[in-house]
Amino acid sequence: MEKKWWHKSVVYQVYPRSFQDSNGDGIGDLNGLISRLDYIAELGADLIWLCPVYASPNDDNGYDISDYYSIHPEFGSMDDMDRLISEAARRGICIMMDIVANHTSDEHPWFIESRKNKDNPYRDFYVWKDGAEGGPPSSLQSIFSGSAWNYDPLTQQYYLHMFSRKQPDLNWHHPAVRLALYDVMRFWIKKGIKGFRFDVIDLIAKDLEKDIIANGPLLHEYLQEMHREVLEGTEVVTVGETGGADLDQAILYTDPSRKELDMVFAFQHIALDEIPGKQKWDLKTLESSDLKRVLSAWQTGLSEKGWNSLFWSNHDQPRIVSRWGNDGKFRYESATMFAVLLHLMKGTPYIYQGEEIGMTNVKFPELNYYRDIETFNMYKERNAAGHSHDNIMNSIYVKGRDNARTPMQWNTENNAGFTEGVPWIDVNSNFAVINAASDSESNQSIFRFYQKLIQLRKSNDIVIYGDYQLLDSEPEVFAYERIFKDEKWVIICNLSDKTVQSSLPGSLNGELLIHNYSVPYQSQTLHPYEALVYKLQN
Ligand code: TEU
Ligand code: CA
Repeated sequence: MEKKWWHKSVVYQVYPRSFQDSNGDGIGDLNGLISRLDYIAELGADLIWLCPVYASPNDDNGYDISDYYSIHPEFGSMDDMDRLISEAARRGICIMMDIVANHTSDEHPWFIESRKNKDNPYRDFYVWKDGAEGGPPSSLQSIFSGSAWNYDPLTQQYYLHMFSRKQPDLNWHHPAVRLALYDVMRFWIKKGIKGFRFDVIDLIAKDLEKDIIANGPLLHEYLQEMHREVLEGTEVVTVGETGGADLDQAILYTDPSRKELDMVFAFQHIALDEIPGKQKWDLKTLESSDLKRVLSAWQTGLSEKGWNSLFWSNHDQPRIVSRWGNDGKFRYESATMFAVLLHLMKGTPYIYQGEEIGMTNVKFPELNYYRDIETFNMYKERNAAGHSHDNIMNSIYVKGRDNARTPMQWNTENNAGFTEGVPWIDVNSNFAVINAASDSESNQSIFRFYQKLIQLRKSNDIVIYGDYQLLDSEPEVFAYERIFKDEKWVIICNLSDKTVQSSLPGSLNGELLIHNYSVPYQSQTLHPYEALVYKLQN
């Protein structure tokens, strides 16, 4: 396997709106982020995935871009952006930009032109269709609820929007669209960014005649074109969000010889608590055996060709300690156990802001405390379909995206040190207990544990390139080995809140590299969420 600089990287994802406000308007911004670069450097991350900071009407918090070439004033200026890039570089940190290429804002000049008339040169930048039988062209549903088609009276046609009405889908089959987006990428590469995260990249090559939305027939051709036109010969790392991708598709995207993307975010493992074929709001309990099966399949499947991205959370997902761990009594143990499980696997780990201090889901008392358009649309839809208020609120508590979007909890000061003004979304009321300052003073610091895991990765090639082997164990125990040259590491994690008598050896002859309990591991007993890593003597 050809070595790449990002094989060794650890990514820290920043949702800038909620990270650090610098001017008291309640909105996190670039200067705020710059003031926290030392914190990210101290953690040991060396790449920041920066969620969109471009000009945007904020219908979907920046995922509706109205100008790819400018910074939204609420985040700062292009000068601030340049300063972010250079200040990060000074600390050995690179910036990965989030490119939303499947759709723009309806306030993007391309769409403003496109909707004017059917002969406009920008008409084909988007997907326009006549209605059928007095209604939309098809029954296609938007991912944010309701029809994916919106009627525009001016030209009496419908345009496609897989997300909100203010996020019209671009038509990638139109060559000028692709060229325009390649220009955007070149502009940012020239500025010195070192990575791109591509939003819903699996949706770009739709074939509407055949009802294909994700993974359209021309998808890989377009990605190869993009690679040729923009990425070839650069050191820029790419990760595509491909929610529905299975392992075979992931290999197609990430096999280096195909020259498409470096990694993808696939959702198979984080969809394990959803009912297949239903919406994400329809819940089932996670079976640990499913988690072992899926993660192991990806570890093995991408071991020769391609590369894994490793993640539990992002700005769309609930917090991992609340979701599959324990956000009360065993918050430290479960946060660190999930960290061990992921960070010793093969691939590039992504840490979502706040995960490194064990931030939890939020439970606001009323709907009007929430901010996310997906949440509001779902509420309306389910309410109209007869679901009870309590039932819907419960789904929001468990799965709503705002769980990940409450402000970063820095300290015990006003608004957790996030802002001196009124935050755009309330701070989680548990900030007096859960915050970065208190965490670092605690003898059970989650941050320091992450730091140690990152150091282990940075100083041991076995973590980057070692082979992966799942070990036989009880269903609630996830244990695996990494093997590299004459070295072997064994990783043991108890996924449950129970003490487990395990069939794995109760004492291991080797060096204990990291452990989230202070009592020694013995007699095959695993405490709730216990996690440990041994380097075995061969
Ligand atoms: O998310 C794509 C996506 O599939 C999500 O809609 C996901 O299914 C959902 O959030 C789960 O609840 C990306 C971005 O990460 C997200 O923030 C954007 O809203 C979306 O694309 C549209 O750009
Ligand atoms: Ca601000």
